[in-house]
Amino acid sequence: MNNQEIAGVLREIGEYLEMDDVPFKPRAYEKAAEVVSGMEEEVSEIYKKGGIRAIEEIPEVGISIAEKIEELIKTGKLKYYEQLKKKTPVDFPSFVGLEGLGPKSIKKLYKKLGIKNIKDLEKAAESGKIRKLEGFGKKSEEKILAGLKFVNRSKGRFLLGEALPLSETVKERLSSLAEVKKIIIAGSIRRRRDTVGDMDILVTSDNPKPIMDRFISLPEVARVLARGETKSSVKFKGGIDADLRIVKDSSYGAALNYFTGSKSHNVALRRIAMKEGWKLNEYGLFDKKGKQIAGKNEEELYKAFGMDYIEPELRENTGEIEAARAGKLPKLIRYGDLQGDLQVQTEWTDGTASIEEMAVRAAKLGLKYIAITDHTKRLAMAKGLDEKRLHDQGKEIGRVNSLLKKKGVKLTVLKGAECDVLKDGSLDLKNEALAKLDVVGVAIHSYFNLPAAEQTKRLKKAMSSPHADIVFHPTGRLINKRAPYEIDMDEIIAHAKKTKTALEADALPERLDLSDEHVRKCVEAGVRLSIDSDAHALAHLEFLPYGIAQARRGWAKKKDIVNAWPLEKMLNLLK
Ligand code: DGT
Ligand code: CA
Ligand code: CA
Ligand code: ZN
Repeated sequence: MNNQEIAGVLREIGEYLEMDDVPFKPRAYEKAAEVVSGMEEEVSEIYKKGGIRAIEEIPEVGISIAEKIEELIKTGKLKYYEQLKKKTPVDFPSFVGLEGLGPKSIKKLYKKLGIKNIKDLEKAAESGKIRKLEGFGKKSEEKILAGLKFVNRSKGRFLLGEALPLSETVKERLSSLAEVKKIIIAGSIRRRRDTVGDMDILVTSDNPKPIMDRFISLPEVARVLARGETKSSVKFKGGIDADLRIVKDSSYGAALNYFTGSKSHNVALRRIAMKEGWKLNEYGLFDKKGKQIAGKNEEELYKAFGMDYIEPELRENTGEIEAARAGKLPKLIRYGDLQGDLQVQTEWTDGTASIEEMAVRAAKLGLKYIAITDHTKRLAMAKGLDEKRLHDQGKEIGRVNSLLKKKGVKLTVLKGAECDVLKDGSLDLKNEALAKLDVVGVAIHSYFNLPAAEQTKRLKKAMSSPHADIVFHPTGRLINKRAPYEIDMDEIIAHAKKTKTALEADALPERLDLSDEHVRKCVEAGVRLSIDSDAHALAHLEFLPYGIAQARRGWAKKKDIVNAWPLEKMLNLLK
């Protein structure tokens, strides 16, 4: 039995006792559970070495709890706990994360409505049974429903676009502590996966205590899940969990490597170490005699393996280890490499800013060109442009360009459109109108449910238009909201190559469409990509790095990305 399992049983006993209004004891079990869950060494090991005496020496663990831990370790079971559970068979762990519902209320819900777990609770709350219960009422029911919503949300994965900014806030808050030497966000956030399960924070320090104290009392924290000397976990108010680990500076590289993952990248590295007779763990890389060969930083670690440094975005064990050994890693597009943005919406349709405002902001961000790509007429809800308004918009773009020139702003505004693809694959605007534009994006915004063959044919037809330069958000997915429409991506990629159409890596955090895997297929096929913000407001222009991240995860180089080229060359690359 490991520490988390032991802590789980102790925690539940505390809850059962509280349910029955037993004085003092519940808090004692709760405290013991907290200590055990935060311990580095396995309690079962401690017991193996020092017996029950050694367990009694654990802080907050008295003789009565020590005996129970002993029984758990020896038999894997605990009679006392089984009896409590038999008397009131509720599934406490299923209620974890639900605010404001204590053991006493859970007991009442069980006695009156037979509610045993969170699923039962959800059903009862949704059918209005809880409001009728004495001592609960309508307010409590609403609170429970709101809490359930939060729990359900916390179970899923979070958008990188939510997790990354939050992780940066947390990093900033902790950085101000004098005890913090280095601090870095590791895990899937560092690898820039499109979605994130939880946040992994790594700190180096010789004095962890004050850092842990601050971490668990950050204003963003909703609940402390586990607290230990060098490792703690919390749940943030937005629902995402975070792990903080504190190591010595000499282990920084090895710990960073370990906690960055991915797990399968780590396993592959460890396998190579074993073949050499070495040992790799979160503290370092050690030779046969146990001497540390590497671990201070990651560069040193990869070097010791005879590999080039592997960027975090590539660490998924999909060929990067072999490539790094052979010196054949791609030179990835860098975060500052984009010269332009080829999908920008304005207040002419469903955006919130004017062409001029978007242009000025984009220039501030260092871009040299943007394409204005408002929606077209079929999207009536978004005030989509018809040929006449598109023509008027062209004039306005001309005015803005001369204004920028006068002001000395070095940015060119291009004429474009996000032209709707109709059901039969034809385009929403007349060819004469499209011919006058610099950049034509084509996009599907309707009939998401067509069978794959028909959807593929539809998009291929749109791509065959001599005016279609880029396919915007090619799969139509909205992460956690809408599945991609069914389409044969291999066929689309082949057709993109044939028709010289670029495919977009849309950087909007809830799209990230194309995904990293699709980007990689495009790169391998030699299909050109554009990385665009899909901005509908000034702040959205700053989403570009999310798109670059997915492109890097897809092994894209600068030359694969059309808008990493200067304006003239980019225009030549388009049809
Ligand atoms: P996530 O949180 O699901 O988005 O994905 P990760 O990659 O952040 O995974 P997480 O938070 O479970 O663990 C963080 C890192 O710790 C992970 O990327 C690699 C490392 N790690 C976790 N569990 C294991 C393990 O069992 N073996 C090895 N070698 N590494 C692990
Ligand atoms: Ca994680
Ligand atoms: Ca984690
Ligand atoms: Zn769109």
